[in-house]
Order: sequence, then C-alpha cells, then structure tokens
Amino acid sequence: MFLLKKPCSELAVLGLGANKAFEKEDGLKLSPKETILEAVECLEKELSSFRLSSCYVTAPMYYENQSPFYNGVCCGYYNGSPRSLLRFIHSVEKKFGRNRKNEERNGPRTLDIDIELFGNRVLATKHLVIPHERIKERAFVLKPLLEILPDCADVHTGRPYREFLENLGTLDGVVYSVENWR
Ligand code: PH2
Ligand code: MG
Ligand code: MG
Repeated sequence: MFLLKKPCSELAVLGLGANKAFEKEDGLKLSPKETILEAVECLEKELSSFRLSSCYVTAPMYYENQSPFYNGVCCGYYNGSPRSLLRFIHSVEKKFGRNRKNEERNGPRTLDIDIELFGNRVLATKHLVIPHERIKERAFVLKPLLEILPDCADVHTGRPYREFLENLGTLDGVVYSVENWR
C-alpha cells in the first residue's frame, strides 16, 4: 500500500507592479506593461485556474517622486508552500531585471510580485507576511483584487476587502486609468 501525498492546492493571490523599463540581454526593451505580461506567462505555468485583473495605472505610493506604476492582481491554485511560491516569484522577478541589492525602498522597479493572500493562511516570518501587511491601505492592490475576487474578505476580521477600499475614499488621482493588457 502506497501513501499518496494529498494534493494541497491553495488559492494564491499575487500583486503585480512595475514602473521601469527592462532591457533584455538581446537589447530588446520591455515597457513595464510588457514586462508584467511576460512575467504573467511564467506565473500561469505554476498556477492553475489562473486569472488576471485588468491593468491599472496608479500614482506611486510612499515614494512619490517616480513614474506611475502599472499594477494588476492575478490568482490561481498553487501546489506547494508559501515559501516555495516566494522562491519561485523571486526567480521570476530576477528574470525580468529585478536586483534587490541595488534598489531604493519603494523606488522604481522593473518588476515586483508580492504574495497578497495564500488561501486562508496567516503567516508572519522575517521574509514573508501573509496576508500582505499593507494590502488594506493600497488601492493599487484592492481595486484589481476586487475585480477578480469581489467577495474576498480579510482572514483576521472577516471584513470584506471592499469595505477597506471604500474607506480609502475617492480614487481620483490614485488610480489614473484602467486598461487592457494588450
Ligand atoms: N510599489 C511599491 C511602492 N509604491 N505604488 C504603486 N502605485 N504601485 C506599486 O506597485 C508600488 C507603489 C513598492 O513595491
Ligand atoms: Mg515585493
Ligand atoms: Mg510591493
């Protein structure tokens, strides 16, 4: 009798962001939007029933003196641990020019992928906090998140994320536009 390992897919929700062009090794330049789209092709291979929000052009938060961000949220079922998902995400960021050693905190980047949610899990380690600790203050995450998961709720309080978005008030000057990816 063999013990079959139980498949343990959980719905992973990822935040995507970019505001700096990425020059590939062959000299081809990708706009932030193109970079996210190419990264999505990598993510799609690891996440089943994959879904992607529209593309949101947003005002930079925290460090305001930089180009607008292209943001989106994607989700899909991931068969592995949050830690292994994080390792995978880091490999994708690196493939698209991310170099954590020489970048400013909250500054310009070719690609940023954050784990926002991982099923109903709550996790707080040095390298990974789930749900993402800043999700509730970020319209650039909440708005696309609610587009693909309208009833999604905070695991700590049970409050729907739509209430947190409402609490942020007007999105004028925060979300500049909503676009198609292609
Ligand atoms: N990411 C940051 C800092 N500020 N602002 C917006 N609008 N979108 C982002 O993705 C973003 C940001 C650091 O990761
Ligand atoms: Mg990040
Ligand atoms: Mg981030």
